[in-house]
Amino acid sequence: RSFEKELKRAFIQNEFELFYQPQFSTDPRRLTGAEALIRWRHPDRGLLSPISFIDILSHKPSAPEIGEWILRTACQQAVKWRKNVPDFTMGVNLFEAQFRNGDLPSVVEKALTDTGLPAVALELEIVENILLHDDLNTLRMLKDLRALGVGLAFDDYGTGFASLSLLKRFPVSRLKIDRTFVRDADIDPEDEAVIRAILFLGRSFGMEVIAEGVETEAQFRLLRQMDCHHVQGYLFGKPVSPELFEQDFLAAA
Ligand code: G
Ligand code: G
Ligand code: MN
Ligand code: NA
Repeated sequence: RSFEKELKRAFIQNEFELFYQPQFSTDPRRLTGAEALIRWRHPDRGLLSPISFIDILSHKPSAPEIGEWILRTACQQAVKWRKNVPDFTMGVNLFEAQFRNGDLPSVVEKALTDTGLPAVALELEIVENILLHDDLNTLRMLKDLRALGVGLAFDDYGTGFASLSLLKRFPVSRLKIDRTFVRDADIDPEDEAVIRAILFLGRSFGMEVIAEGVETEAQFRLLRQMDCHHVQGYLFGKPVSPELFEQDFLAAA
C-alpha cells in the first residue's frame, strides 16, 4: 500500500488528532494561547509523533485536505477555550502545499465563519523557506490573510535561509524564536546574542516575539529579563490532548 492510500484511510477513519501546547505571557505569567500539533493514533503502531510522518505527509496529495481539517478543528477548539480565556489565540502550522492548492485565504475565511472564531484569535505559522521562491502568489495570499485579521508567525525563526529583507516585505505579525537558540541561551553568549537580535528585530518591525522550547527556569529568567513577551516549552507544558489541556491549563487560567 502506498503511503498516500494509508493517509487517506487514516483520515477517513479519524485517526488524526490534535494535541495542544500552551503559550504564556512572561509578565504576568498567564495562559494566552496554544499551538495545535498533529498526532496519528495508528491502529497497529500506537500514537505517532509528527516527526515520524509529517515530512512525507507534507509532500503527498492529501496534505491540503488534512491541513484544512487541522485548521477547522483547531478553530473549533479555540472558540470553546475563549469562553475561559477571552483573548486566547490558536496557532496552526500550515503545509506549503496549502499555498499552492486553491485559495488559502478563502479556506481560512470559511473556517473562521463556520466556527465563529474571530480572525484575531487565529495565528498561522509558516516557515521562512516558504518564501524563498519569492513567488507573488504566496505574497498575495499572505497579504490577504493579514487583511482578514489573522496573525502570521514565522516558525523556527532564525534557522531558515530567508533574508532579513523578507521582514520588510512580508506582513508577519510574530517571530517564533527557534528552540535551538533557546536551548543553550543561558550558557552560550552567542545564542543569547541571536535571541537579543531577534527581539530587537521584532520590536523594530512592530512584531511580537515568542520563544519556543523553554525547558528550564534559567532560560525563562533570561528571556523575561530580555523582555521576551511570550514563551512556549516543556517548562510550562508539553503538547497534550484537549481533555488534559482543559484540566492542566484552562482550569488554572
Ligand atoms: O509535536 P512536535 O513533535 O509535535 O512536531 C514535530 C514537527 O511537526 C514540528 O516541526 C511541527 O511544526 C510539525 N507539525 C506538528 N503538527 C503539525 C500540523 O498540524 N501541521 C503541520 N503543517 N505541521 C505540524
Ligand atoms: O516546528 P514546530 O516549532 O512547530 O514544532 C514544535 C515542536 O517542538 C513539537 O515537536 C513539540 O513537541 C516540540 N517542543 C515543544 N516544546 C518543546 C521543548 O520545550 N523542548 C523540546 N525539545 N521540544 C519542544
Ligand atoms: Mn510551529
Ligand atoms: Na517552531
